[in-house]
Amino acid sequence: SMDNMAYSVIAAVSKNGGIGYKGDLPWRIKKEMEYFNRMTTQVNQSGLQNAVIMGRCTWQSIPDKYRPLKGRKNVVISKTLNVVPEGVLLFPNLKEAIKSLYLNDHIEKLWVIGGSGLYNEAINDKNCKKLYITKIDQEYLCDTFFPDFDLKEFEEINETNVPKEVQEDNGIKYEFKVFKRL
Ligand code: FOL
Repeated sequence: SMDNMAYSVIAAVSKNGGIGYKGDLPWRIKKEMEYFNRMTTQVNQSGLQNAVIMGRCTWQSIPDKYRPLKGRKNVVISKTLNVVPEGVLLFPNLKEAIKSLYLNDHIEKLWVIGGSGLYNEAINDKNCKKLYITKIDQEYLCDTFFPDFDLKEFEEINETNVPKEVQEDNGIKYEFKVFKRL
């Protein structure tokens, strides 16, 4: 059914709501990045892969050595970009991407991984069922921000595989949160 077009958002957000600065992440938190890698890669059914869906700026922000993100179907949303490496999918908008992945590809989970434009579209779309938000307990100089979302539309939940404890890396404290759409 079209309910299989459900997808999730994953983001790391600073205390001042930031997600990026000058085309890069505002921070370097290795263990947090490993959490992103693990969450977006892990599957239940063997043989399937997850898809990571991102805007052009997010695609261009990933270091060459990690791009395309391994073990995941990489999907870029752009109306201007013409070329992507072999195996990477390019779509003009999020709806077309999700519909095509659902109809044409054997994908387990769909993850929207940024940036702010795609996050904004996702949080206002009922097919976006969950938000995996890492709250970083520090302020950073940022020029891109996670959009405000209506907390009345979501409830915080606990999930196996998502540590509840406060994390700390190089003196930077952060917490993994999961929100489910009501
Ligand atoms: N969500 C969370 N929780 N943290 C993030 O850092 C994050 N970043 C993005 C989207 N959602 C996020 C977008 N930016 C890479 C780089 C930038 C990026 C996303 C991913 C990247 O290079 N990832 C590799 C790193 C592997 C590693 O260091 O372990 C990957 O394979 O996932």
